[in-house]
Amino acid sequence: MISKKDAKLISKKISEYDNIVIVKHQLPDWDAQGSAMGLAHLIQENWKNKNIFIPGARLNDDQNFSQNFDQNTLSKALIITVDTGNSSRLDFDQWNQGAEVLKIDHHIPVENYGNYNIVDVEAVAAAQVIGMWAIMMKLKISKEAAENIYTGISTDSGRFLFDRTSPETMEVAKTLLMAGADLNKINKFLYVGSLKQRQWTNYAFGKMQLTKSGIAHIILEEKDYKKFALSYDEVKSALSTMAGLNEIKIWFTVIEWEGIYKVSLRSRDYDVNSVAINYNGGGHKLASGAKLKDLNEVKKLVANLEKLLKTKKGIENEK
Ligand SMILES: [Mn+2]
Repeated sequence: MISKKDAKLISKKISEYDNIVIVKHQLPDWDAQGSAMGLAHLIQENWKNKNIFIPGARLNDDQNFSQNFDQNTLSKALIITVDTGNSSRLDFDQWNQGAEVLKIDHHIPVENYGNYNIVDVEAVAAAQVIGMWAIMMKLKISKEAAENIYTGISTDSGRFLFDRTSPETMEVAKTLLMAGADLNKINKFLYVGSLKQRQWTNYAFGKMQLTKSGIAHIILEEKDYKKFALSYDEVKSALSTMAGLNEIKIWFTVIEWEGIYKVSLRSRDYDVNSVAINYNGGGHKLASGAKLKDLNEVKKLVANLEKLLKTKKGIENEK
């Protein structure tokens, strides 16, 4: 949990500025967007006369909080980043041209790029940090704020299934439901998919390769997903087809996207982050990202993960 001191610092910084620019990561997921939108609604509802902006890509047609503002506005703004461990992933090039930067995150810290860096690596979602801050500071939580924050927690926790789902996760979720978040609506929106989506994951799962020791991966090149007409997030949903299987200890996808080979690594028990950091990546112990120069590196990555399986015990005993 963040400290009371950190919670107060967030509120203090917000109070000091009229202009607030909230920045999330590139190729946003629902934790990024839910955290950004949720935070923006909380600020709007609990402080008067704030100009709040959220630049960058959006996952849906939510038009709240303008993406556009001028240089003068920016230079006098507090920049709050959410769900982004390293500055190169920020979805706004001019993130360092505001007055101050406040980072709120839950990734293992690799770069303290903010003037203030508030990171809770125990939190299953950045949205949980935002929600906990609202509870600690006794903020009013509207239905809109609650639904955005809940969406981030539900997706990043794998519907309250992943490792770091904790009493605090449940406490925040409870508060959000009491604030009016419509669980049925959110669940239908997030988890009822299309036939095309299922056909894609079936196709992708058919490409899965598994080693004897339990390392699975799926390589997805542009030629694979082109005919399905999918977003990056939809392509990446192939990752979850390898989860929850006894025979698979560590799994990853390699996705060719705009000329970059993006890797997403997962495990129930092994610290995949320790391998990801050697491949231009990082994130969390059990869920990490990386980048490969080309597909020739896949073999080496698999070998490194084999070594992790052999030399490191599962982290479950550490708890
Ligand atoms: Mn996140």
